Amino acid sequence: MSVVRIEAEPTPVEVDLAETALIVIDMQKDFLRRGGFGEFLGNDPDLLQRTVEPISQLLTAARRLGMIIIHTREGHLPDLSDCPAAKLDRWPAGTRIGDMGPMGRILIRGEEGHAIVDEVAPLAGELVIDKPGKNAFYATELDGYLRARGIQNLLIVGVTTDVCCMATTIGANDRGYNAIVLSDCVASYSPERHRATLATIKAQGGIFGWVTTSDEVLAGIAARDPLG
Ligand code: C5J
Repeated sequence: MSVVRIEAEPTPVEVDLAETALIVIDMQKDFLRRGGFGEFLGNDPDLLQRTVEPISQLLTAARRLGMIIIHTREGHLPDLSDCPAAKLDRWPAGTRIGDMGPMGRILIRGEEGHAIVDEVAPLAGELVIDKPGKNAFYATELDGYLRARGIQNLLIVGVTTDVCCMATTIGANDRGYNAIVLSDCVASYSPERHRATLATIKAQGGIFGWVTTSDEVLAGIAARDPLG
């Protein structure tokens, strides 16, 4: 047992680090760089940059501890057979999933824009999940992978707060995991939606989970890190 207490809202949360995984959601060029899916939808990708440094620090600490780390990428097969029409047809032709952009075809697996940014790139041995939806549990191996390893708690970081991080937080909560979202390690194209999403997660006694910061998690990890 390596139980640590992490200060969080609405309450502190006690987690066994051996039963805790870090999930890094969709830190892809398509969302964080100019010319990707995010910008095609009219957003400013610079609003997401502040997550890169704290996620990188968290990855370093989690790797030292031997914590299970999972990265996700949102994207579709080149023939779009895994992209429902409802997701595809919502935007004007030329700005849709599968259309050509400066980093290759938008949100298509294997294209440059689909790749995770170098600063937080996965290391060998870390699971990378390709997901066709927003919720990382939808149509992926994630739940089975976590259950096979006895994971109870998920540290959730990445982009965007109100879309894929929130969808995954709800998916985790519904499946019985403790979802702990790190506010400085998630970002939205809308600061207002970022705040509202975090407020929703921790409302009503933690209706979807807990909200904390990377400093609080790093303090918890440091207390257990034999090299720390
Ligand atoms: C979006 C995501 N925003 N990863 N995806 O479409 O949040």
